[in-house]
Amino acid sequence: MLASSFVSSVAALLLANGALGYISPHQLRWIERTSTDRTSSLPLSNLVKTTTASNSIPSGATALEINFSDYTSGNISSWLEDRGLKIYTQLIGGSPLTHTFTPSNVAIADGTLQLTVSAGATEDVKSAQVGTVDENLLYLKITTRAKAGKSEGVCSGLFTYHNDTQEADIEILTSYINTPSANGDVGAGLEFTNQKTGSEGLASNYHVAYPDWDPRDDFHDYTLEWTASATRFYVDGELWKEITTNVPSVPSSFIWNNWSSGNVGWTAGPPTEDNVLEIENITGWYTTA
Ligand SMILES: *[C@@H]1O[C@H](CO)[C@@H](O)[C@H](O)[C@H]1NC(C)=O
Ligand SMILES: *[C@@H]1O[C@H](CO)[C@@H](O)[C@H](O)[C@H]1NC(C)=O
Ligand SMILES: *[C@@H]1O[C@H](CO)[C@@H](O)[C@H](O)[C@H]1NC(C)=O
Ligand SMILES: *[C@@H]1O[C@H](CO)[C@@H](O)[C@H](O)[C@H]1NC(C)=O
Ligand SMILES: CC(=O)N[C@H]1CO[C@H](CO)[C@@H](O)[C@@H]1O
Repeated sequence: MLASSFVSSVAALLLANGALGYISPHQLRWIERTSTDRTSSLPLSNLVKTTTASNSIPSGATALEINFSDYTSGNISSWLEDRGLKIYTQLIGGSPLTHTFTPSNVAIADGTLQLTVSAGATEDVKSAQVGTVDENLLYLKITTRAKAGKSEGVCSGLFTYHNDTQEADIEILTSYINTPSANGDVGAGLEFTNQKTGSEGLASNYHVAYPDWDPRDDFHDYTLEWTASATRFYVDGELWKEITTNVPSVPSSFIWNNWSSGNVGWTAGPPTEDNVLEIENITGWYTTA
């Protein structure tokens, strides 16, 4: 979540660039933001090392090849753990609403992993998060084939996380996808970000409005690549952005989540209908520290 102080400062830019409407891929325009912080953190625990066999490059890497159609029945936590993933249970502070990553909001059905943000919250928004059991990922290339939930008012995140200053994000925002926000706050689109790596300075953050497709209509491949010198953001196999500043440098988790805090300057919402982020499969690799 980006601080509302900076969000209001880029509102005019967003509107001036027409970022609230669709633009074609060759017209992608980047709007550099000036976030100074994130408002909440994800304390990580439970260091458990898995030994998934690698069948991909580079050698020594842990392969991720999770096809959610393979799930038929049984304990979802165990099924995910067998594939190196875990389900989070966690209360996250926020304003105006808190949210809680709730295991019962994680399902596998109809061949997809489903991360639900529950409708109608008034105090705490039931949200969902899974992540790698390994928390010592150091460099990776992970592709998530996903379709955003229909209802507006959530942030779907696919990201590396150690702490708030060691984090690289792909975020799918569906807030304001149909209706520009009344106060001109952040619009619908993808956010590619390396959070700022120090207490001073700015995050490296790029917003891009959706091109001629709506992330809620179809599955798309969202890829985050993290190397020692850059993060790279691909959509449907095409490189959309490389960021070489604020590149995270310490071992991290990879996390998939879907949440809302009702903040008009970011997720908006909370959704009035259950919002279900669907993930068809996860492929790629990571190396560990
Ligand atoms: C993921 O889904 C896409 C589209 O159906 C398919 O091309 C790809 O092979 C799938 N990957 C895995 C690991 O199932
Ligand atoms: C995913 O798993 C389903 C069920 O086993 C299978 O039918 C499908 O072919 C798999 N897809 C890929 C791309 O492996
Ligand atoms: C499902 O598996 C998890 C961990 O693998 C375990 O903690 C939990 O008790 C299991 N749930 C049920 C209902 O068996
Ligand atoms: C994040 O972790 C790094 C590496 O351990 C540390 O240097 C930094 O101070 C941490 N940042 C915060 C906000 O805790
Ligand atoms: C990438 C992303 O969406 N990160 C968010 C994950 O969830 C926490 C708390 O729920 C937010 O603070 C992050 O901004």
